[in-house]
Amino acid sequence: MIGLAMALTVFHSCKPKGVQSAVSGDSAVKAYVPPGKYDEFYNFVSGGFSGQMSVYGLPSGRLFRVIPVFSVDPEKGYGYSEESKPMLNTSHGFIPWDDLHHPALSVTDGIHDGRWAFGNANNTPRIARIDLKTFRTAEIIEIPNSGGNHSSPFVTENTEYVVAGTRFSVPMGDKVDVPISTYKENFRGTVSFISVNKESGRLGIAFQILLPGINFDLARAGKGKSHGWFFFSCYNSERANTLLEVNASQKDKDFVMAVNWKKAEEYVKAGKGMKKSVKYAHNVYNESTHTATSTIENEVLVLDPKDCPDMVYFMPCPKSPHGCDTDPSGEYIVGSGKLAAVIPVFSFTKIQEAIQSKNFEGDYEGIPVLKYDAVLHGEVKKPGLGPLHTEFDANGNAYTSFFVSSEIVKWRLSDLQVLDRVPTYYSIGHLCVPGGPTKKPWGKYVIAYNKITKDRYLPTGPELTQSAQLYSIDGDKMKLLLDFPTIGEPHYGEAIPAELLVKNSTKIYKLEDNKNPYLTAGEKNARVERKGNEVHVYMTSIRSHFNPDNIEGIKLNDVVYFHVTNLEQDWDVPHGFAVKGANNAELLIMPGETQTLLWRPDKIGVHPMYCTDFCSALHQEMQGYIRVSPAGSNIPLTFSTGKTTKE
Ligand code: RUQ
Ligand code: CUA
Repeated sequence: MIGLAMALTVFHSCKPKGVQSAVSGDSAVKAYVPPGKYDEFYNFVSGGFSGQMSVYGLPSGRLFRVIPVFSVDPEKGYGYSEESKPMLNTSHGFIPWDDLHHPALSVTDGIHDGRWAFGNANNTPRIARIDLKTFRTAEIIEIPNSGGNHSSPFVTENTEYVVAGTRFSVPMGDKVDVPISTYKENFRGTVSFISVNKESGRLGIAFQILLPGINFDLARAGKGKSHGWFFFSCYNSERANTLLEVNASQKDKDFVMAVNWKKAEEYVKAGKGMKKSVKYAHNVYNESTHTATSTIENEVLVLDPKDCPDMVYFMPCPKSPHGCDTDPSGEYIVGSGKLAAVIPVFSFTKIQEAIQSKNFEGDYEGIPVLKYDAVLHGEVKKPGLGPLHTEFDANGNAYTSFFVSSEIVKWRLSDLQVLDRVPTYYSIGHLCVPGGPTKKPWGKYVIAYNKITKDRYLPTGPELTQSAQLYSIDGDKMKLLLDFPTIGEPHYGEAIPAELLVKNSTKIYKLEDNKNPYLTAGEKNARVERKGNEVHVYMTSIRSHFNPDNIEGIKLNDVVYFHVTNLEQDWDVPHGFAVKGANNAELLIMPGETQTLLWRPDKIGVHPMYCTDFCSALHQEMQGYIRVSPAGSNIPLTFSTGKTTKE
């Protein structure tokens, strides 16, 4: 039981001293962005169990947008419109929610290129690609042979791959209905390399690597000199299947796994991969049809390290490693054992030497284990309690978050000396230095993404707001500048200079490029068509009316599709659309876009519909009526706009 007692004590986080301490001196000025002025950075922050990603400005902490990714969003009609529903399709069918932990921004030559953000779904393993021109989810791919997709998504130096490691090992293949107690013999883990098309960004699972049944926690790509390698933290090398808080904390050391993915590519080329039959959904949003399609794929290529020597190595890492971060040069790999008293820093050069000279302490399930001392650059001594994650600045410094002691600790990579520490309020998880995971950190700030905010804000019932904190790292000492509440759990975030995105931001969808099959090209084409009990309303919206806005001849048991085309060609003029009693969300239609709302009228009568987004001085006038008659009625189908009422 010692293990349990220890685990429990360690995981109780501490409230830092001086919780009430306010920002000092000129700090407020540093976070102040005057009205009408733009922020310097965008901060893309995952929403954890909200399944979404939100976008804040830095240094102000102002919230700009919540990007729906894995969860439906009635505000935007995401997952409710017919066009967007396929985005949330999976091999289990439509899933309205997931748990998004880590955003990752695309890079070219290891530097932010401002093209895409990626996010992971933990629960039903998926990776999403978000287009940074539109701030919309463009693609979602499901990952087979995986459970808990936590170690994900992380990108290689030129976004060749976005990589995902399974958190849960699971039985796979033909033998999946097995007793859980046969974990050691039947459960296996995988890591997946998902290729990203250079031009379109289109995703495809290039290959998976089959691994022993351990848990993969986090990962980072090598870069610079370690480009071509990938590093994953692993826990539960005990391979326990119950009460992991005790049973997966037995061993003194777990592993960081090093994967030579260039080597893996050679094995794929040489035909060493096995095709495994699986089932996974691949969903793509088409920008010209404004419609998502979902395809079920049936095969994945799997490499087994047994057949592929020199591809995978393990390095011992103290006590349940969590974060696994590579520094801007690619030389250092920082493991953070959440139960460890030191931070081990591995050296890529030494890893290569140890591999060359076969300096192994043995093997784990057939995979060579390198000697700890042989690959270690050194340990940061007495850094704090419960190290989780590390980010870097451009000056050779590292910033590590400490969950238990609630602080950020700055230390130097070269000599591993601790330079500074600041409390967070409190129980920080991830942290972010703008560009911190890239070859070119932009620096300036570190943001703490915290788990607890007691004492920081006005109470809001049993659950308090989630929150992040901004610190300046310009000087020798880190300085608290700002607290800012967040949407969902601010699990992790990446920040990118605003100028990299602003110039490419989409303003409208061009009507002439609209290839939606239900487009209504101009008001003169507005119409209503019946096909059996299906009614298709080809509707337009423009300030400040719908065409048609009076419809009669709809009957009970009809299935009505409102295909609404927003004819506006001006920036920031969406129109909304909602019908009384629809078991659905609104549509929010961008300029030049067509979106479809499905309505099954369930009551006889006249049903109001209206525009939900305040679009002009006469927005409140943007409304209409739909008459629903009994199933057998012979009221003809008619529609109009601007026909005056009978006196
Ligand atoms: S993990 S709090 Cu889900 Cu990113 Cu470390
Ligand atoms: Cu259109 Cu309000």
